[in-house]
Amino acid sequence: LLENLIAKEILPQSGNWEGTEEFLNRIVQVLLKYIKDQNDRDQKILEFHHPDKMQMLIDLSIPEKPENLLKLVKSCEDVLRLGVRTGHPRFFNQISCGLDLVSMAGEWLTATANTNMFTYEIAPVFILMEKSVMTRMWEAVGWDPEKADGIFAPGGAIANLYAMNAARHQLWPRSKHLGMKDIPTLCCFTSEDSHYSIKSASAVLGIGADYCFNIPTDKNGKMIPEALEAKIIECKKEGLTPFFACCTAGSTVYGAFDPLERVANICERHKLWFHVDAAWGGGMLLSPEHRYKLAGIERANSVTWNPHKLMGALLQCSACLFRQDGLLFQCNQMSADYLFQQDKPYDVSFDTGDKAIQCGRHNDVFKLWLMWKSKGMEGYRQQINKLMDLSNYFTRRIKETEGFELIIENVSWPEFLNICFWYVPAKIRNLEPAEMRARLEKIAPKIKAGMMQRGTTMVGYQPDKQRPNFFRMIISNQAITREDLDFLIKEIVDIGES
Ligand code: ABU
Repeated sequence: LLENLIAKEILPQSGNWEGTEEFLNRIVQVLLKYIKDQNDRDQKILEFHHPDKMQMLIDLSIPEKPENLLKLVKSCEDVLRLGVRTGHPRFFNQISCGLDLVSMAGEWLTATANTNMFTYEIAPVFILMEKSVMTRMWEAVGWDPEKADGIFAPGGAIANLYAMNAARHQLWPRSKHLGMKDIPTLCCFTSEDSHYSIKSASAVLGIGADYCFNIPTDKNGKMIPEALEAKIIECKKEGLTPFFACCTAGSTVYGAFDPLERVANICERHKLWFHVDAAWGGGMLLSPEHRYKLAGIERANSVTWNPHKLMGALLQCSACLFRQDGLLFQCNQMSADYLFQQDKPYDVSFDTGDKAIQCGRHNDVFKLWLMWKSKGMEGYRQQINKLMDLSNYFTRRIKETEGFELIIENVSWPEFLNICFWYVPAKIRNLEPAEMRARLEKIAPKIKAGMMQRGTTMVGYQPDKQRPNFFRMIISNQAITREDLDFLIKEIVDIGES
């Protein structure tokens, strides 16, 4: 049937329900097969091809004439076959891993409802849902939900931008209308191990990337509060106006938590906006056993928290939360009267669009709401505690397996779900330090390339300012078992020694 049909011969342009159902059922079959295969450990994570070969394996051109529906189904199969199965239990490459099927069902519904989040008028249930979900998040942070505010943003980098923009607005509301004219030279602070998006926000807002100062971290990757305060004082002496400091709760590479209480004290003393980038670590607030790592977060003016990371919501799902209600509206409101008419037949304060810097806004809340309902608070507590147990297990295995070396090693480690390590193949174990360093630089990329060729597993690597390339293991997929972690260790040894 599908071979003889094109898109305009099914709904919505034709009343052909039989053809419509057949097409959608075939697509669902393709997706179900993908989900089944992805959870089969005997199936590969990827079929790696270089870009020139990949171009030849799939027809990516846009045709002059419509293609039939069967061809479209086949294209869907090809796209999934040639992609990377990021939900595979042995994909450890990114902070956002796994495929929660309830969240995915939520995304399917979201796509079907296909509405925009700018007004209550066209998204009444989803707008109320955002408030209900954010209430849980505000409570988890430790704020009064009656006074807090927030917005779902397209990713953590934009959430951080929202926070810095609001901070500047609070200090210098004239900047909204006049730009940076007549404003003192502002500056902000973040740790050297924080996410690059803080610097990027400083650049985008016209403050300047060079006026976002990197504060040194200790050997565990945590910001040194004394260094922050010294830099603030130095900046003031130089005539700059410090206005914003960012702490990271769960740094991207090491998973470190900055000392929030101590930085909050400094921000209070110097009247700085205190932002916590908990994009990665925010989910830890849902575990009473591990929440203490974010003690002091309730003193923040703003918090970035990405449920698409630790909580496992489908991409993208990222929130910027504010302790003080009203500021987002003041800061971003443009009062477009084709959308945000004030004489609508309902309470227009529910139109969230004028709080946002974007106009069209994707519905990111439904998949989170549905998933959170499917687990409850208790389910998340168990999920996060289980991941932390696995992180402890993996760290122990790394310590006891010959050839592996942890990057950060102390008694309270692992603090989180990032485990950074080297694998040192037997043949280079006795080299002089300089020679060893040069050789180590090439080991992680070589092993990673071997994994991708085999298609068996994936884990990220990077150097830092003092160390040659090392692996960054991330344990965030709820499908991971101890056997998967043992498999990764075995695979690294096998490829590293070959
Ligand atoms: N903030 C995006 C982090 C991406 C990753 O390291 O997985």
